[in-house]
Amino acid sequence: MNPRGGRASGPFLLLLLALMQCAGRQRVVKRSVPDVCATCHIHATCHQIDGKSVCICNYGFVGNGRTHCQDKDECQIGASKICGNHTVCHNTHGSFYCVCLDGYRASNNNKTFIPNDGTNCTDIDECEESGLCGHNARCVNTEGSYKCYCNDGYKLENGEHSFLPDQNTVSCKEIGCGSPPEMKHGYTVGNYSLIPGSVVHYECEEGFYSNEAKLSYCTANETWEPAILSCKGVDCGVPPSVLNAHPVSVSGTTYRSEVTYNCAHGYFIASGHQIAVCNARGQWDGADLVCKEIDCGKPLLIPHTEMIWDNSTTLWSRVYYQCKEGYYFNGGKNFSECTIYQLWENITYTCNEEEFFSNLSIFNETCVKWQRKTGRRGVQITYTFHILGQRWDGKTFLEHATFNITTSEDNPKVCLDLHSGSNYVVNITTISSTKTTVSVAVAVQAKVKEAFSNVLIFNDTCLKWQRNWGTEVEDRYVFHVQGRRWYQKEFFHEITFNLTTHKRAPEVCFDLQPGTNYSVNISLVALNFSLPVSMTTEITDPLFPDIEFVAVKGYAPLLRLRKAEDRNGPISLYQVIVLPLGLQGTFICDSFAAATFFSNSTGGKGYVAAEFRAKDVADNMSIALGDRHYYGKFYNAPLKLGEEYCVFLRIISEWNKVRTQSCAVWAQIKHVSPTLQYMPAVGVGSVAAVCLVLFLSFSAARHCTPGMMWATRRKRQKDSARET
Ligand SMILES: *[C@@H]1O[C@H](CO)[C@@H](O)[C@H](O)[C@H]1NC(C)=O
Ligand SMILES: *[C@@H]1O[C@H](CO)[C@@H](O)[C@H](O)[C@H]1NC(C)=O
Ligand SMILES: *[C@@H]1O[C@H](CO)[C@@H](O)[C@H](O)[C@H]1NC(C)=O
Ligand SMILES: *[C@@H]1O[C@H](CO)[C@@H](O)[C@H](O)[C@H]1NC(C)=O
Ligand SMILES: *[C@@H]1O[C@H](CO)[C@@H](O)[C@H](O)[C@H]1NC(C)=O
Ligand SMILES: *[C@@H]1O[C@H](CO)[C@@H](O)[C@H](O)[C@H]1NC(C)=O
Ligand SMILES: *[C@@H]1O[C@H](CO)[C@@H](O)[C@H](O)[C@H]1NC(C)=O
Ligand SMILES: *[C@@H]1O[C@H](CO)[C@@H](O)[C@H](O)[C@H]1NC(C)=O
Ligand SMILES: *[C@@H]1O[C@H](CO)[C@@H](O)[C@H](O)[C@H]1NC(C)=O
Ligand SMILES: *[C@@H]1O[C@H](CO)[C@@H](O)[C@H](O)[C@H]1NC(C)=O
Ligand SMILES: *[C@@H]1O[C@H](CO)[C@@H](O)[C@H](O)[C@H]1NC(C)=O
Ligand SMILES: CC(=O)N[C@H]1CO[C@H](CO)[C@@H](O)[C@@H]1O
Repeated sequence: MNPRGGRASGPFLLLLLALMQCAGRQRVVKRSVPDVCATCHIHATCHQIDGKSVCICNYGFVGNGRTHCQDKDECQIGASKICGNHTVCHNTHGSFYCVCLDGYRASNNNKTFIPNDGTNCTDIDECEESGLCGHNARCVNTEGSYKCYCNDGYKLENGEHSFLPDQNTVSCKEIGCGSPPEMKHGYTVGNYSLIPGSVVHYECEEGFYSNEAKLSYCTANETWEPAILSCKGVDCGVPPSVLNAHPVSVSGTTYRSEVTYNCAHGYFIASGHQIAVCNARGQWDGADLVCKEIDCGKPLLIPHTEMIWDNSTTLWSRVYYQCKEGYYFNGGKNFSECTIYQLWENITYTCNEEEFFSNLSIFNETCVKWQRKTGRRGVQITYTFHILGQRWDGKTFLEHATFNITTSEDNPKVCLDLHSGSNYVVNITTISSTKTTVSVAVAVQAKVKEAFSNVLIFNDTCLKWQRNWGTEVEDRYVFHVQGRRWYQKEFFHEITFNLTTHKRAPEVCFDLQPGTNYSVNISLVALNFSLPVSMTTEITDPLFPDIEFVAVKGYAPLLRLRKAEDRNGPISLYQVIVLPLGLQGTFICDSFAAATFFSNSTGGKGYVAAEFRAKDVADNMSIALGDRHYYGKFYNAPLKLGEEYCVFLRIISEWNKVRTQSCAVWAQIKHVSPTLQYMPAVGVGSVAAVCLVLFLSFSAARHCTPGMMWATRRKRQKDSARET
């Protein structure tokens, strides 16, 4: 199509140009509107139609205006059809032109033409003398004369096309515009020729644009119109704002300028790019930075600490740490901050457990001591003591106590009032959050003194003592009694028995033999504890002497002495006592006054005639009364004539400051004759036996009756009991 021809296309083109300028201006202003115009194909122009932006392919192009604007090939129709007979059709970018075949020329004498003005190719009537016209010209015979015509595309200097052949100096020069104007920041596109009518197409360099038509025509007067073309650099304008970010550097607003964004304080780059670039279409590309607020989340947990925290998790939020109760600070930083890395600062904060107990030990049996190793010295700590005491037999609870002790001592010592013979569990607990408890076993050794206090021997054969525990506690004792006599090697007396009692002061009496050393072993079964007690029984009266009663007249009998048994104690002495018969009723066995024959005070009352130590007595020993010998310190004085006597045998047992004796009537002597004779007392044994029987029946009577015997005992005072 010819842009200048036709009735409809001319005004339409002008309108289009106006619209294009308008749209171009608008594009600068209303950048933010979704830019349809920006999407127009490079060979399309944006038009406002009914208030809408529409892309329409430029003249000479067909397509949808956005993705597709293709050159329309007019020549396709066929050269003869569009250009006429004898032509060649040339398509150009957006247009076409026609050239006449050799031997033809265009009716307008131009080398090229566009056929819609009626130009056609007509046969050239060339003459042979064309050489006359020089180069680029031909000779035409017109009405009989020759005339030279410059070939199509050529003309004379003066602009004429024809000349006479003789004008030698005249020659045809090529017709055309010079090189097309340069477009600032633009470049030519496609082929173009310099002949008038040709058009040069331009494009702007990247980053430049032009709202004008980007073409220049070679006009008939061989100038390019328009002669000055330029592209303007794009301007992306103020960089777009990015949420929670700000631009930190802007290199400009022109093509390829960059703007660098940083997230605002407290925000971090979640996605996108920090740099946006101004693109060729005047838009900022890549302003897609997404900044999110820093959130460190929950702070780190540090062992044995508690946090002081206002729950904020944003940048530079702080959380403080402090040691839990029962722990003490042992170095480190006591707070952590939320950092730009969205992490809480990793700090070291050390809390050590307070040691309220170390080296707990028992001393002095009932005292405990320990050491405090805590960091908080001088702080008062309350310790609760739980004490549970148990007897060693494990059966009985004695005590259950709880009390508090508050101290700031570093080495506390506590002495406990504990019973002996018991096991205690002492739990010491600190009153703090940690509630540290230590348990210590305290065993209090029972002492004999405490297990059996105030042990008393009474009534010779009885023991009493005091128990340390209340009557609710029953104890079992085992007694093992062993008796021995120094004077009787073969003697052995043993008793074993149990006693179970809950009395506070138990008493026990033993069935003991007299004159014996006893060792009594009392065991307290529960405590496996034994108490040895020595007991000595007093001697009792010796057994009655085994003698034969002798009754004689006129002479002194020969008395036979038998050894007495050490049944009730060791026999020490045997005494032969002579008493005037008339005084026999006054005889007291345990009277030791007037012992000797020579003693003056008791003159007529009798005397000891002989005394034998037990070891000197042989069995069946004969004693001659009145033989004038000394026996021991006693004088066996001769009996007085005519007198009557009663003779006693006294057996004395003496041990341990106790003296006992038994006496028996041994002989009766009547009318002692001048000639003293010794007669064996034979045949009166039976009388003596009768006498013994009588004595046993009537021991209260103390007459020198044949065979009469008695015994008395004089005790040493033993009010003060022996204590073991
Ligand atoms: C072209 O040539 C043909 C015959 O060769 C003729 O019929 C026709 O009229 C011519 N067209 C024009 C426009 O001269
Ligand atoms: C061709 O010739 C016509 C006259 O016939 C003239 O108007 C025109 O400018 C010439 N050139 C072109 C390129 O059409
Ligand atoms: C922190 O949050 C917890 C639970 O959401 C709340 O009980 C506590 O009071 C908060 N502490 C502060 C200091 O706001
Ligand atoms: C942290 O330690 C400092 C001294 O280092 C102290 O002044 C401050 O009270 C401590 N803060 C807390 C919460 O313990
Ligand atoms: C903190 O630091 C310690 C040592 O410096 C390291 O062992 C530990 O893994 C760190 N904790 C975190 C959460 O980074
Ligand atoms: C515990 O006692 C031992 C010996 O008595 C002593 O060597 C040690 O230092 C004590 N420990 C402490 C922590 O005092
Ligand atoms: C044990 O107690 C006695 C007195 O009862 C005292 O003299 C002694 O010093 C104590 N021992 C200790 C280790 O305290
Ligand atoms: C002492 O502590 C132990 C365990 O620690 C417990 O079994 C016992 O019952 C406690 N005894 C007392 C008297 O508190
Ligand atoms: C010991 O102290 C604790 C805490 O103060 C208290 O609850 C308890 O009753 C006290 N115990 C005694 C026996 O005083
Ligand atoms: C011990 O002797 C006293 C008198 O001294 C007497 O009253 C008491 O009954 C005797 N006890 C026994 C157990 O023989
Ligand atoms: C007995 O003899 C003593 C001297 O041995 C003498 O002192 C005393 O007076 C005498 N007594 C009588 C009653 O003759
Ligand atoms: C065949 C034809 O149309 N010839 C025309 C070519 O152009 C000249 C000049 O315009 C006309 O005179 C011819 O009639």
